[in-house]
Amino acid sequence: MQVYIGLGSNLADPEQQILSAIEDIAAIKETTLLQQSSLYSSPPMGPQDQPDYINAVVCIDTTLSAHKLLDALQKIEQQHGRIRKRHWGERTLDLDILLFADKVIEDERLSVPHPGMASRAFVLFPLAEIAPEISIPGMGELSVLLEQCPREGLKQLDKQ
Ligand code: 5RU
Ligand code: CA
Ligand code: CA
Repeated sequence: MQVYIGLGSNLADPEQQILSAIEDIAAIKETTLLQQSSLYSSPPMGPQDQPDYINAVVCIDTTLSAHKLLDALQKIEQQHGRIRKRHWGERTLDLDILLFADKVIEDERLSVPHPGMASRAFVLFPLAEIAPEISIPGMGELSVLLEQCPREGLKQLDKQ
């Protein structure tokens, strides 16, 4: 299955957190890294009294189930020292399953497609870099979502 994962960090050297998390994702068993976006910086959405974020999106091919993949991603978040201080607060690493092939998943642990993604510039612009033609189940074409999404201070950083 092709799966898109959103990465975010705004603590403890965010650029390095994201770059090393991409390596960690590539190293998950039964998983191949297919594509990675540039890194992007943006002011925080939600609570604004926290540092700017670095975000990126990657595409993997995996034979893991969505829940086994979530387990692996949560383990990586823990290895990066993630501690929950407050809801939507600062974090060393946040890994979200954005899209899991064309599947819709709604249970206690997972909502896929990621419910917030349609209005988040820090997801849509990096996703468009690697999958400009994609459609999102229940949300429509990415190109249409992008037209409706202000960049809100999102900056593409130099490709590594
Ligand atoms: C409310 C609105 C809450 C949008 C959240 C990130 C949201 C963020 C991130 C940036 C959050 C969820 N802002 N705010 N990047 N995560 N720029 O990854 F996204 S908390
Ligand atoms: Ca997130
Ligand atoms: Ca998350």
